[in-house]
Amino acid sequence: MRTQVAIIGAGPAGLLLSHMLHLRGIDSVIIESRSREAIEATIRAGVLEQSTVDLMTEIGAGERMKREGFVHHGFELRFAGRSHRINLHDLAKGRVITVYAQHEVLKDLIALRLRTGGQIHFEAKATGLEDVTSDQPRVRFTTKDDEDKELACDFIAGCDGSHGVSRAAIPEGSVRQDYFRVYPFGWFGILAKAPPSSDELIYAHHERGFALVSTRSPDVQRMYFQCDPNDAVDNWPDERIWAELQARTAGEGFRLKEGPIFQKGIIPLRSFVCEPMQHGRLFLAGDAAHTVPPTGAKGLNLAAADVHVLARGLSAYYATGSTELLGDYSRTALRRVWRAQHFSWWMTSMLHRFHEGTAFDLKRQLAELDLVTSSRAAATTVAENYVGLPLT
Ligand code: RFL
Ligand code: PHB
Repeated sequence: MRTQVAIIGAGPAGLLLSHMLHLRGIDSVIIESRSREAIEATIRAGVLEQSTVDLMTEIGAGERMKREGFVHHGFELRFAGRSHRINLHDLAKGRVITVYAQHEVLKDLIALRLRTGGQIHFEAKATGLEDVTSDQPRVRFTTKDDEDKELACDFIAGCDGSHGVSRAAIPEGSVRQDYFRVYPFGWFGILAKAPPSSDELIYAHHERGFALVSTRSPDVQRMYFQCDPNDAVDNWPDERIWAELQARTAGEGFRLKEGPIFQKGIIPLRSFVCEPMQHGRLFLAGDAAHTVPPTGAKGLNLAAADVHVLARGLSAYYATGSTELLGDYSRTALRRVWRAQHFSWWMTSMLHRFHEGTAFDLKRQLAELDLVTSSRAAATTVAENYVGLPLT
């Protein structure tokens, strides 16, 4: 089996890359360990930056997103029950965000890829990358019938998320450096059948801990609250979840609209970057190379930004033979990655309850709120980072 670009992973990074390459006449094959059904049912991100929306639209994957996504012109910071609005549209010169679930993005991309002749091998697990520093790299994988196969290619795109196999093909220490931060808290996320409680997202700071009110549709709401990352979902019956969310978002007469909770999960919060994002003919993109805590809503958007840079490099190579843009991939992508890391860390540190040094942290967090609410320059910085930098 042979293709031009072997892509490991059918997440946002792998699927977007495959389609962008297709539009430039470059062949790719995607190896994905999970089933299509599992991918399309996994609940994750919800916020698309302006440039992700523009990219989806440009490649012909934006039709349903335009119809069913929700455009938000601002979001709310809520401290001690008082609401402070960040007017994204105004501060970020017309740039806004769209709330549209990641699994809906994936459904649209998979359908588009298959409709246009794309090759996606579901339930096929990459087990090893070979000869990545030669000009004939290969991906070993196991099919769903347990057959061992090899995919020969010109380039490998490692889009296999934070638990994939690609990153390990960059020798740790001599070439690869990993940068980590683990937070002492996680997020408890729910989906509830209920009407929206707010027109915009609410990021709530509270002495009991952070809470986030988001949405999915007129009758499904997405909410999160800060928890112990080692807590168990079973410790949280619906009544306890609603009591916690109500307490953390209360104030100025606000009350969440409750309903049956049909999905619960706990995620740890981490910051992670691997440098460089390229080794020989292997290019990492998305969560395979970096993770951000979800507070800044950047993960999926960074995956899209990475593959935008990578697709341009690959198309320059196939059009002219030049490796100049490809050689710059890691440097170009990492610049945005570290900006997003900083913003996600900052949002996290402003909004969460810290176990140690709570009194100091609380004063510091109030000073940050004061800055953002009294300085237009500071609010503009928040808005520009939240809606995302234009693609480079
Ligand atoms: P993905 O989506 O993890 O896809 C990787 C794919 O690779 C497959 N895979 C393999 N395939 C073959 N062989 C192997 N050996 C393989 N190993 C793995 C996996 O099955 C999978 O299908 O990575 P990608 O494409 O880089 O996309 C990254 C995003 O999924 C991620 O950053 C976001 O979900 C993060 N995130 C958010 N990002 C945002 O931009 N906005 C948000 O609002 C937002 N909210 C969130 C989030 C992530 C969350 N969780 C659950 C971590 C909210 C949450 C709760
Ligand atoms: C979501 O709707 O899932 C969501 C929204 C904003 C975030 C993270 C997740 O910062």
